[in-house]
Amino acid sequence: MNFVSSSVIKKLERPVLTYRDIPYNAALIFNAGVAKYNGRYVMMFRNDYGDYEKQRLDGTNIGLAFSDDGINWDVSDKPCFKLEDEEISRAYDPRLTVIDGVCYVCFAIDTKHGLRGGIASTTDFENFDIKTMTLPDNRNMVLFPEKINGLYTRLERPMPVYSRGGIDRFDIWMSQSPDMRFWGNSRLVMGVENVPFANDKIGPAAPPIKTEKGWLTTFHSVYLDPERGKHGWEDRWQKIYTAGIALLDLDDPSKVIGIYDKPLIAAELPFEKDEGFRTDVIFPGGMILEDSGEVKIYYGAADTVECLATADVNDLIGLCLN
Ligand code: BMA
Repeated sequence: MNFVSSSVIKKLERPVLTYRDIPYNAALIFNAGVAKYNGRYVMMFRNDYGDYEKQRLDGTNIGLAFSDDGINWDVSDKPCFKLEDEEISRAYDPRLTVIDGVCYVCFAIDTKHGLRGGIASTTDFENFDIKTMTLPDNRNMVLFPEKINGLYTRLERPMPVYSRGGIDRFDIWMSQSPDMRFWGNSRLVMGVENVPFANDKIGPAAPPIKTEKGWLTTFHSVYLDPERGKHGWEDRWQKIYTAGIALLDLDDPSKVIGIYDKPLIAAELPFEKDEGFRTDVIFPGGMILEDSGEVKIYYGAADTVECLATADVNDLIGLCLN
C-alpha cells in the first residue's frame, strides 16, 4: 500500500529534531507535544535513549526544547519528565495543551497492569502535578484548549478486546471532567470503520484547534499489511501509520462534521520511509494555528525523528468538508 500526503501539506525537508541535537543520551526523538507558552514555542519530546548506531534502546524519558520560530529549537540540558517506579516502566508520547495560562501534558504510561493515560499540569516544565490517570488500556489522550459547556474535554483511545474480536479495532472516544481529575460522560467520536484508509486502528493525534467551522483535529490511522517484512530495525514491521484530519462540532465534539477520506500526511521522505526504527510511521502530536492562518503540524516520523509540516487552515477545513 502506498499512501501519499495531501497536496495542501508542505513538509520541511529535514527533521526539526533528531538525537544528534540532544545534549544527553538520546537515540529516538519523536512523538512530541508542542504549544505556544509565554511568547515562545515549547516542545516536550519522547526520547527512547540508548545507542542509535548500535540499534539499542535502554529506556525512555521526555526532553524539553524551546523555540522562537517553531522551526529552530534549543534543547534544555536535561530531560524534564520521567515516571518510573515498581509499577510504572515509562511515560511517553506527551501532548501539550494550554488552558487559562497553565500547560497540561497528556502522556501514555506503560505499567505492569496495563497501558494508561495520564494528565499533569505545569507552569515551569520542571514541576509537574499529576491530575489523573485512566484505567487500562487507554492512551493517546489530548485535551481541547478550552472547557466545552463548562467541562474540560479530552479525546482518547481505549483498546477494547473481547467486543472487537480480539484484534486492534480501536476507535476515538471523548470524556469530560469538571476538575481534570474525575472523568466521565464518555462517548464514541469516530470508529475505525469511518476511516477508509485505516484497516486496523485509529487514535487521537495532536490536540484539536478551534476554527469557526468546528474543532479541527488530526488523528493517526493504522493500516496493517501482513505482507510487509522488515521495515526498520525489527524483523517485521507491518503497520503503516498515516495522519488524518477531521472536523468536530464546536458544542458537541462527539459529533463529527467531516473526515477527509484520504491521508493528510503519509511517509514519503527518506527519514520517514527508509531510515530509522520503524519506517512508514507518521504520528502527529502538536498542531499550532498561527495568526496568518498557517497551521504547523509537528509529527514523529519512523519512531525516530521529529518533523514539521504546514498547511493553510482553510485548506484543512476544506478537506474535511468536501
Ligand atoms: C503506537 C505508539 C506510538 C508509536 C506507534 C508506532 O502504538 O506506541 O508511540 O509511535 O505505535 O510504533
